[in-house]
Amino acid sequence: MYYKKDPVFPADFLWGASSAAWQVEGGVAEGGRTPAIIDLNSKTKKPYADNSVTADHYHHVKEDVALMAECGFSSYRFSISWSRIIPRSDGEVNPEGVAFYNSLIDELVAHRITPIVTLYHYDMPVWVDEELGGWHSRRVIDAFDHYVRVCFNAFGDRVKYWLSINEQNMQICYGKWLGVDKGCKDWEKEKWQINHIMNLCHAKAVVACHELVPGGKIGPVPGYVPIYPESCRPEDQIAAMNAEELTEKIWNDLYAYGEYSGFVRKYWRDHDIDPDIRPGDMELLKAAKIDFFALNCYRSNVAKDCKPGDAHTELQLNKSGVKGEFVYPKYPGEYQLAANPFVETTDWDWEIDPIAMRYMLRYMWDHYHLPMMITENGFGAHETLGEDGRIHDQARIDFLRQQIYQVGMAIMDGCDVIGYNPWSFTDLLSTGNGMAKRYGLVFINTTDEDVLDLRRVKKDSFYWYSNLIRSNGQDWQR
Ligand code: BGP
Repeated sequence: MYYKKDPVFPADFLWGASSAAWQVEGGVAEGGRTPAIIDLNSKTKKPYADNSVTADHYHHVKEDVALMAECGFSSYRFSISWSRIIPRSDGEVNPEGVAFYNSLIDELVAHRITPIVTLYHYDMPVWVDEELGGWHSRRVIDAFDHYVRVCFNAFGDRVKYWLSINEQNMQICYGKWLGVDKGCKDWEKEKWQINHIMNLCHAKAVVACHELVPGGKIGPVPGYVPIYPESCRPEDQIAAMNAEELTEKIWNDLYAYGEYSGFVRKYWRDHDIDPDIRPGDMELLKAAKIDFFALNCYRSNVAKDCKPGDAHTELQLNKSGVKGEFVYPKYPGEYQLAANPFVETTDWDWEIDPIAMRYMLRYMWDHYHLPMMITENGFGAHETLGEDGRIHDQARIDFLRQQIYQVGMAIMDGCDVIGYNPWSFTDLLSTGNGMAKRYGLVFINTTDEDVLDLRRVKKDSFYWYSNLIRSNGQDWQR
């Protein structure tokens, strides 16, 4: 649909940005925090820096929140580090960890910025992994339940928007990359067991939030990559549907309806990979009624037919930031991914596709009729301070302008979208590429090789976004 006027955003739309504890905080051995599995995973990503310092938000909370307020934010999405709150297997609450997040939340509230809090963003405490068996074992369910209840009780008087597990679908689809497959002998089978346990953790969090947080709302955070068929060949359309099911719909149906779809049950049966579903599990999943979807969307995919006899190819992410390294996977009998000649790409081969944003919002609204907020979307780039001491990130401004415009178009189409929180506020550690791939509206003066003075420098995109926020999405400065 085309419209005669620019989009109009709701008056109470939540404009902000996003981060995750392990990627922004640093201070990994301070304030009683114990190690998380992602700390160890980030150490394997050399030549990139690990997460021990990153943006050092742990020591810059007041300065960072003041910058958010200067930008005009009405929301900020961040995550809580489980091992700061519960550092050991005795389950004792760490008062210093609680105090740290209290100081952040109080600072946000004092600046009228709505906190949006992720409970789990890849950073399982090492003690959960080593002493309880991590995601492989049902013992994690009670430990997670304890942790989230501590968070709801400690912060629920001020935090009303909660997010359960970040990109569970990506953790299962790309288990190797995110370190979730550690210790698995047969990942293709065991991942569905891990997934079921994650679903139970998510469900417990939803139930506990509604029980403990007056007026609290909670939703999952799928990573969503719209998938287009490569051509109008009917086989390509079915391949695109297969890809949609196997990377996204299986999860979204479960969150929305509290049950496993016929598609996934059949898939498990055909491959003899049924997870261990015990009495009471399905009742718990059904009882977990989410309030909204939080959606992360950066790019789109193209799928095409892949015959059963074709050779299997594993997806390989671009790790260098030099275009052309991404390897499109082939899953014989299901689908294969391919390049899209109609869109540009970033230096990491991520498709730059603003229409994908509108597509996702339309698709999710049509399927689930739940409010939605964008919790990640952004432009990763190589960046160094210019001679004038500034960052002129026009490409990021263009990216954000087009993406946000399409959020507006989806609202014009009738979708219920309540906020936009791009990745990321400050530069922070990229999951794949350390400090070499920057997303921030605010530059952090540090590199993978050396920790520098960690000075905060507002990029041009900071000023552009600030103007857009202050006009509630009217001043596009084209
Ligand atoms: C999302 C994760 C984030 C973030 C982002 C960008 O999937 O939720 O944690 O890292 O991707 O990815 P990358 O940093 O690898 O470019």
